[in-house]
Amino acid sequence: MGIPEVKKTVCEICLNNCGVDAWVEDGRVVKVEGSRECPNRGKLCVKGYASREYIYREDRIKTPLRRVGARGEGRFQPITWEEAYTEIAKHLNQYKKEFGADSVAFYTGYSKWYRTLFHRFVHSFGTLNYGTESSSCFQAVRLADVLNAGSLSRPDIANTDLFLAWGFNPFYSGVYHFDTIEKLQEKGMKVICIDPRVTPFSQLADLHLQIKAGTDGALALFFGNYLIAQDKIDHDYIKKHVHGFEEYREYVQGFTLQRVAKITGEKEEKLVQAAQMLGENPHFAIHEGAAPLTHHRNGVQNFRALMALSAISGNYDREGGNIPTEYANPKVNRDCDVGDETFIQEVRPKNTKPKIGSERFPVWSEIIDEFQAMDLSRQILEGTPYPIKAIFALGMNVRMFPGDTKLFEALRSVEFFVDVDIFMNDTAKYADIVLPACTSFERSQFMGGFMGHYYNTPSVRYLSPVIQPLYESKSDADILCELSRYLDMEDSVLSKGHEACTKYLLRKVGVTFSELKVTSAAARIPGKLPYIPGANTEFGYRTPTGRFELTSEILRRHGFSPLPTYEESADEQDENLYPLQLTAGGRLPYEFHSRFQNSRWKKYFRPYPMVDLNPKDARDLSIRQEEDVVLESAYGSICLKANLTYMVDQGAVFMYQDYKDADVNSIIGENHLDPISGFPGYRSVRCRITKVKAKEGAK
Ligand SMILES: Nc1nc2c(c(=O)[nH]1)N[C@H]1C(S)=C(S)[C@@H](COP(=O)(O)OP(=O)(O)OC[C@H]3O[C@@H](n4cnc5c(=O)[nH]c(N)nc54)[C@H](O)[C@@H]3O)O[C@H]1N2
Ligand SMILES: Nc1nc2c(c(=O)[nH]1)N[C@H]1C(S)=C(S)[C@@H](COP(=O)(O)OP(=O)(O)OC[C@H]3O[C@@H](n4cnc5c(=O)[nH]c(N)nc54)[C@H](O)[C@@H]3O)O[C@H]1N2
Ligand code: SF4
Ligand SMILES: [Mo]
Repeated sequence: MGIPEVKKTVCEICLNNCGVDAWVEDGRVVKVEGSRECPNRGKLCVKGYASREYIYREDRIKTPLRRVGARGEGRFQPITWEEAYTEIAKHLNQYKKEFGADSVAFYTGYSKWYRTLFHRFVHSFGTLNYGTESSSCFQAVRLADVLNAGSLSRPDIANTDLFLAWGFNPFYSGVYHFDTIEKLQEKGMKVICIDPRVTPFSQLADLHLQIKAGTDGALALFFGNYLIAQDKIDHDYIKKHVHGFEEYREYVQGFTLQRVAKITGEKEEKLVQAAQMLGENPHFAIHEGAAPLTHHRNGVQNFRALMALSAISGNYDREGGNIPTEYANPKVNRDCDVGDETFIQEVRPKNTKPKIGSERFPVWSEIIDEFQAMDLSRQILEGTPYPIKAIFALGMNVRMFPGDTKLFEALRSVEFFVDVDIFMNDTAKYADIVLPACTSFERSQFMGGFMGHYYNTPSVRYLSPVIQPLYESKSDADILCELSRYLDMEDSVLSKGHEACTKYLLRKVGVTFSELKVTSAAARIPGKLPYIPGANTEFGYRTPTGRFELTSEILRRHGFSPLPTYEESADEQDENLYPLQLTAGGRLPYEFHSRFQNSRWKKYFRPYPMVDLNPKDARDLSIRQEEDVVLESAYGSICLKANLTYMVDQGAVFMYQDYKDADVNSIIGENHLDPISGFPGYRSVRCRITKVKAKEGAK
């Protein structure tokens, strides 16, 4: 037995990237702790503490595999890396030659760390058909921000008087925000939480508006109406920088207190109290969450309505408000500029076909440099506007898509499918070739950014592996670089390997690779804070009118309402048949998408899939705690257990996604999408719940 050595790395389960001290003995990780010097200050969440279970899980893919059974069956034969690369190259090169590079769709799931390399890889292959899980995550917020003001923005929480915590519960989905906010509250910052659920965070807010999910736009338009009526707006800012104010002013007049109380289900007194708080606090900042507001069919317009408040009150591009950012590269989770965009765009192909989803989601397609993956299954199955012959994916999980049964069907019909994953999930079972990726503990990784949310130093970091890759697995970066040598593409940077790519990226940053490699600590790089108040005001808004557009000229050109119009998000099903509203997606602290579905530790927290419903609704339906129920929408039904909780309001039900035996996305229509962003309306689906009679009980 050796003496354990403590090696530094980060947890890559979620984007908090908490620092991890890994105790390594005889080449095995024997213990993990949070690093004290990192922003997580020695702490990890339950998922991070379970890292050893993640690394040494039984269902790790151990070697490259070739499918020998039917698609989805899971029968494979081990092959060598050389055989796998050769076979992949044979197919992809042939499709490129015969049908063009656009006949291959490249896709990645949630993991972000390799995206700069992957996006360049796709460009070098010759297509713009690069798609990611961000077809359902965060990019719709960016889209709304860009339509409004030409760039992404962030709340300047540190300097604000009032934080509008709109769909915000960091206790479940993250860790740092809360520490920061608690300290700011002690200094006097006020918080309004707008959340359909009672959560640990909502209880700490000065005011909680428990509105019906998906009605945020109406609430924001009421606030707009109130601020204008009370003359709590910034005339000077509006005159200089706002486009469409008159149309907006007229439109919001329809959002009266009575009407909005009815739409949102919140009490009139509380709506007025919130509006008054907005009027009394000249600086207010709005949270820009990745999911809750945009997972509705009206997501982009709702979010635009929120940000309109920032514009009319002069809080946009001002300290303590929402500040545009010039430097962020949200595509790869980097807050500072380490040259990713040049790295990706310098090999951008020309004369390509329109990206997947361009016809259905033209606004998305114009603004977001990714295909809209919600159109992937349709294009594969219908073959229009051109056929997709093959998919090359890193970490694909079909269960994250609404109407996922259709995507499984598409995977059955596509000619060739490669999936790279750490674990043998149900999607990988459809692949012709499966490649084993290693975990973050087994790979080297280049990181750049602010190293944690609202952490103020632009820095870069190079992490060396803590242990050798298990079995025959490799890092995604190595896989992409090695495969590039087999494919019909000329990329002299990628083909030299991951280390060479990192050096290439670093050449403009002012730190050398050798300096970085000797330490696991982050190195500060020159560069400004990403959020500079006044930048847009000084340099102009990158919108068609050069102003903050309350009426978006891009939306007008595409035939959408230019105003941040409010429309109901729920599907058009009969309310009598489906009286409840399903919100499929509020985060649970011990779940992470598909990743912990098989974990033993997770079962202590939630042993089986459950749907959260209000005890009063449950009583009306004669349902008791942990009884078997059927959750049904117009698209299908699933069996699961009931969890009675006052966190959820009457009329609403919540559940987490990705359960294999109770797959909520299988009962959400594949076309239940926001027409502007293509984002799924996971969080506003009409449904009903019935008790299962003893005999037909769910397992
Ligand atoms: N109903 C509903 N559906 C949702 C959501 C919701 O709120 N409600 N949320 C949506 C959102 S916001 C998101 S981001 C998506 C997330 O959706 P997914 O992309 O499905 O996320 P994961 O299941 O975490 O990861 C996908 C796969 O990546 C693999 N993986 C992990 N690390 C690596 C790695 O380093 N390399 C490789 N090659 N593979 C790896 C995992 O094993 C897993 O199989 O789900 C979306 N779907
Ligand atoms: N533990 C854990 N952490 C995660 C993840 C995970 O799966 N598990 N996923 C990661 C990913 S991919 C993402 S995108 C982020 C998402 O992180 P968050 O944006 O924090 O996501 P949620 O917890 O889904 O939503 C936050 C709050 O918004 C509320 N909400 C839901 N619908 C609405 C609505 O229509 N209006 C309003 N105002 N509020 C609403 C929910 O009740 C919830 O309390 O979390 C990341 N962190
Ligand atoms: S919050 Fe948890 S899952 Fe996310 S990086 Fe930190 S330890 Fe990992
Ligand atoms: Mo996400």
